[in-house]
Amino acid sequence: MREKLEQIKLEAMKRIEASDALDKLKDIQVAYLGKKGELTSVMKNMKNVAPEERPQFGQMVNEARTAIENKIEEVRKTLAAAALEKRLNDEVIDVTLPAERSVIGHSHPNTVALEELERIFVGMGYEVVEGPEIEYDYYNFEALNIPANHPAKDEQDTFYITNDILLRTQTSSVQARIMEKGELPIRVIAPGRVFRSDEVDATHSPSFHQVEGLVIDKNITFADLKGTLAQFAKELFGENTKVKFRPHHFPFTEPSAEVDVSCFKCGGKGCRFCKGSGWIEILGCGMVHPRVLKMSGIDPEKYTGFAFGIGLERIALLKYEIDDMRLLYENDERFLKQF
Ligand code: 2NL
Repeated sequence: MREKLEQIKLEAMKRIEASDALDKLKDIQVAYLGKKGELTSVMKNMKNVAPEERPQFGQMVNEARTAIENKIEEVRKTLAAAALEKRLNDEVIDVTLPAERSVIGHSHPNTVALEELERIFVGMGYEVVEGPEIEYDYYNFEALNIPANHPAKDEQDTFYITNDILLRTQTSSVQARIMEKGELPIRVIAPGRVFRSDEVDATHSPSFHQVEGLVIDKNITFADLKGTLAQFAKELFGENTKVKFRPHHFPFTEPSAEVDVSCFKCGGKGCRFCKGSGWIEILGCGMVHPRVLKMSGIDPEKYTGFAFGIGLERIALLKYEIDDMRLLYENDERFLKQF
């Protein structure tokens, strides 16, 4: 038994010395000192030792155990120090290396177009206002003279959250809130995201952006509306741009019109871009309906106003000659960086 013990100890020492990795050392520890380890089984075989020799033998096993443990600890320390040293060397950061250039994004065509529109209208003295995308039916429809039975209120066209709360279908709702405050005169544009239950195609999306304008003061006439939009068109599409007002109908304005600009590609002669007509439709507008004024507590006998609504994506598509609206929502960096 003694020889066996001595042999186990020697062999363990040799293997510990030779071990070159921490996980191997762990295996060795288990093989000798673990529950089923060799030293443990020697202890279990104590019954084969003569009773009078047992205390001394037990002491020897314990000494062997301590010697193995100490050796393991010694080698473990050396290996751990070497591993740490290696890691520190591997992870050295050369702070003198040039930094990797970070990819800088690009303004979205919508943003570029919006900033241009804001610049033009702010230059004319307008204030930019914003409001909630989740809106009451009242501000989105009722305050704008859109009655309960109007087709725009159909669930097919509008995303309802509850009976009287919805995703706004136009940013007029923001202007209805401004009118209600009663601080006159008003000269604002309201840009923002609007929602309509449309299928996606080259010219439609369930979520798009509008810029609506509203002016209310004493003695505002249709001539002010025409002058304002003519100036706007020149600033946006060039000095030689002409505007044409076509009679139209909106529930919130009377009279109402759609506005075309002379084609900025062919100057009005007719080309592929304007589909041969020489004109391109860009917005809808009109004189604020007296009922809309009255509903917000503004006296239509004292005040008049005009309003207009511009589809931002439409302007971006036209200005940058993009032929599919879906490109605006994919945000492919290769597309965006062209504008
Ligand atoms: C279009 C038509 C329009 C308005 C929006 C408006 C707002 C108030 C009162 C009266 Cl608070 N009108 N907004 C007026 C006429 C047309 O938009 O086709 N937009 C793309």
